[in-house]
Amino acid sequence: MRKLIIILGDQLSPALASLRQAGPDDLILMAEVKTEARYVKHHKHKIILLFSAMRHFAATLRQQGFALCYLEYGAQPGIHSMTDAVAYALQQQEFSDIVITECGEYRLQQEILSWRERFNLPLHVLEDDRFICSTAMFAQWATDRQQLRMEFFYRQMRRYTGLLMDAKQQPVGGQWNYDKDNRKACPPDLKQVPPLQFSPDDITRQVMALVETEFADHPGSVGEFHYAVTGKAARQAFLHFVDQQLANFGDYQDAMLLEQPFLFHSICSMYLNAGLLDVRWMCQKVETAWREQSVSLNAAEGFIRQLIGWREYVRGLYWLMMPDYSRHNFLQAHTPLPGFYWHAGTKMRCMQQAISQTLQHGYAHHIQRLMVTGNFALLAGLAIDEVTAWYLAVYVDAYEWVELPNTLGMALFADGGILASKPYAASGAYINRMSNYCKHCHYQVKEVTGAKACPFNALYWDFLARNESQLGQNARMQLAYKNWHNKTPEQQQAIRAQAAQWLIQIEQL
Ligand code: FAD
Ligand code: DLZ
Ligand code: SF4
Repeated sequence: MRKLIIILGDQLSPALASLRQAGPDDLILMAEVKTEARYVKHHKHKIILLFSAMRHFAATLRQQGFALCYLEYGAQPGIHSMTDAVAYALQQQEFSDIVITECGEYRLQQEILSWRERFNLPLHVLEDDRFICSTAMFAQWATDRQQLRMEFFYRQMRRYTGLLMDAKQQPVGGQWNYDKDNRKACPPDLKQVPPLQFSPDDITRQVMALVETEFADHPGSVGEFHYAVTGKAARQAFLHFVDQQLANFGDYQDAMLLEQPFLFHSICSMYLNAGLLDVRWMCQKVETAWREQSVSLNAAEGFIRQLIGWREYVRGLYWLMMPDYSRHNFLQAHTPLPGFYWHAGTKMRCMQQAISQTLQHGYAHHIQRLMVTGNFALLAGLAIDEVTAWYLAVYVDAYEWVELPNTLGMALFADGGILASKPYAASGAYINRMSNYCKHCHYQVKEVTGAKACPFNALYWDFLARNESQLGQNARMQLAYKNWHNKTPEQQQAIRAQAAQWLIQIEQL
């Protein structure tokens, strides 16, 4: 009874369900393979982080006495996919069963499920209990609900985990949500402590050399890699955040500043999604910081909401809705993705900042993803599949279970309101309020028409006008439509002509 236990590149957790089943006779299989590394052009830092973290994780497992087969990238000819890797292991030895923990993407899940027939062995796909909410629990929550709003899911998760709850099972402070306190613009001179960065060790340097040669055509630059590649280092980075940055996270969660890619964000999604951090441990550290009065409730609640609210919610929604979810295009968006998404060559300062730091670090924070690059894509009607492929490629933390609902549902409203109650559409005024970008921009944020007008403005009104048959009845859009209808026909015509002009010359924006 020898089991073959497969551990994927984003399953690097010592307490992983499949690893808990590993006995002395079993073999653990890990493989760096082309199909996973190339199904989109992952940012170079993502591949470095995963391959290096996989190699470190494998080394630790070996030290702990596990039997392990680790296939390095390209080392075995003919092994291009996880299926090839499993076939290879089965050729070497006999096994009674194949064991794996649920994977994070529908694409790979289908491949894994095909093993049952292909290899004619019992296949055990274990629940990924690194997430607090199982897919079954989410489906149960969603049953008979007309709307699947995150806020109600979040309250259930607060009750379920007991996080930030008082003895009477009520939210501490008397409120569930301090979102309205999370929207301050950040003074440019506020002292910032940068996130921890790590020098590459020998293993990481070997992987960097591999990525340099094998993935030269992927976004990013190998030399600038500075992320953690072990659980220990990731925990150090997170504790540094709790100690130095969390106190300001609440107030400035939505703020943006020129040349400040990280602000007061944790930069932990890439570690958490790869399995290097544990969500329960993180939440406990944040709750303790609040109980010890090192941070305000608005900061602690704001952070915990992202983890047990948004993160668990989008994962539940993804598995509830796939595969149909990826095919939604409610607003019929088909404009090709402009080239500047890949090279940041644009005069729009907000887009230039968000995209250039994305290409440099494989990172942009939530409001940059949602209200800058996402908002532009929504207003300009960029093709859903091209936009979702871009987000999946350029971020170190990107996996489809989290990327797709955030992009297709939250940023592009392509699911017609399954995730969000209204589109996150905004003109330049929002970006101006939340950042100092507009002061340094070629365009004038207060202008709507003319060669120097901020493109977000005319595109915003045009978005409303263009999509009125789809959005005009939405209760939360009534004020926006009232403002649009208050404009004279001449004003409306001039704005729409300006928007049409921006779309014709989109590559030159
Ligand atoms: P913080 O601002 O420090 O937040 C703390 C943690 O909360 C994050 O690390 C993350 O784990 C979680 N979190 C916050 N918001 C969300 C959210 N909306 N959904 C899920 N988790 C959340 N997140 C990814 O992990 N992978 C993606 O591929 C991804 N793609 C996105 C695409 C778009 C268009 C948008 C709008 C958001 C996307 N997000 C994605 C969510 C969010 O932007 C990132 O999780 C966050 O910016 C990561 O940076 P951080 O670790 O510094 O987060
Ligand atoms: C993202 C990724 C990359 C780049 N490479 C590998 C790999 O070579 N081997 C592996 O096991 N996993 C890799 N991954 C992570 C998988 O793509 C991930 O497990 C699935 O997308 C499911 O989330
Ligand atoms: Fe962006 Fe418009 Fe502001 Fe320029 S003026 S930074 S394009 S919002």
